[in-house]
Amino acid sequence: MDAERAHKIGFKGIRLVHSVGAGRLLERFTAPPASLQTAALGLTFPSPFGLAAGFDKEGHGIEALTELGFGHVEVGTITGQAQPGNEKPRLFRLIEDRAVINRMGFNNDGASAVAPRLKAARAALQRRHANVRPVIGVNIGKTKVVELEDAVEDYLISARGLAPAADYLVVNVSSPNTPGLRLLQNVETLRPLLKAVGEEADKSAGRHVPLLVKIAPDLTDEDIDDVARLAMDLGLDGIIATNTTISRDGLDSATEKVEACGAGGLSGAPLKNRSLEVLRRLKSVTQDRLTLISVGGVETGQDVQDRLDAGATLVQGYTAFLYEGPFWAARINKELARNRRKTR
Ligand code: FMN
Repeated sequence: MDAERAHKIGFKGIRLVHSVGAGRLLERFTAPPASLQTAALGLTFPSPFGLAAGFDKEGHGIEALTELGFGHVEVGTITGQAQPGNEKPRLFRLIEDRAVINRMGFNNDGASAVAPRLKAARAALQRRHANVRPVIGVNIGKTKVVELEDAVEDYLISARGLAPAADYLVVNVSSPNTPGLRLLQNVETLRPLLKAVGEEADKSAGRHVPLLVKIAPDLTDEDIDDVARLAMDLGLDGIIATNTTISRDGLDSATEKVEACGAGGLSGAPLKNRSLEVLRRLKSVTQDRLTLISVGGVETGQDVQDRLDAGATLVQGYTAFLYEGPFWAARINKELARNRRKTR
């Protein structure tokens, strides 16, 4: 089956379980143990492990996904205007590599349509979880038809509309599937963008909304250092590393198969080493001044623990969810809790 169709059906199934009320029963087995509670970004997360952006792009299944054990769900990427994304097919599995290639292109129904969904999900989570509730991150990006020089205003539309419903906000400048987007990672363009988004988010929410920037694994080490210094200079709350890669190095899948996928970002197991490397680099520059969220190639509880040991406060995953199925987050939480008991 086409990978995007399989994703749609799987996600519908997860939402169905929630809508018939079975998610609450499920939670008896999937809820993260209290020992995993993690303080970060001025919030308490039920687990350090969460779902990365791109799975629930439009906030249709936040509650349902948290019932599977994710400590946070990062919704998005959401753009200022609704857009259809790239032509299908645009999502491809590389099973031998436990990887996927995608060129979705930020398909989403735009900030104004997503905002009420986020508000409703936030209120529902607040009602259900008396103390520590799962966290909602909101990841924003640039509308494709908006010129790069008008990017700031486009991000501001999203920040204005979405920050009031966000526990934290992420400026995504690292997807390879919107032409020119990654040029915004350049510090000269990134500085005014992050500054303006941060101010707008706090103003429209009437509180401080933690702000992070999400970076690509394909940046040079010097560029990583520059972004890290900029983030500290601007008083940002954190950095998410990393997005998908445009590299095709080290794959086991047949070259013809990889080439047949065409352009797009590669994610999953082949990203593991580079993602960890970027995390270590960020940690060495930022020390304890920023919250680092590590993402890329995480498959097991041990992978999550490795990221925490290397300086991440939170960890996310996406691609392995497609391979491991709905109980993946619960398994990771169990493994993390078991390791903690052993090392205590
Ligand atoms: N990252 C974003 O910041 N915004 C997106 O809209 C987005 N869409 C994605 C769609 C697909 C199908 C996949 C596989 C990834 C997407 N990502 C997006 C990147 C993930 O959030 C994550 O950074 C990346 O996949 C590496 O993690 P993983 O190896 O655990 O998948």
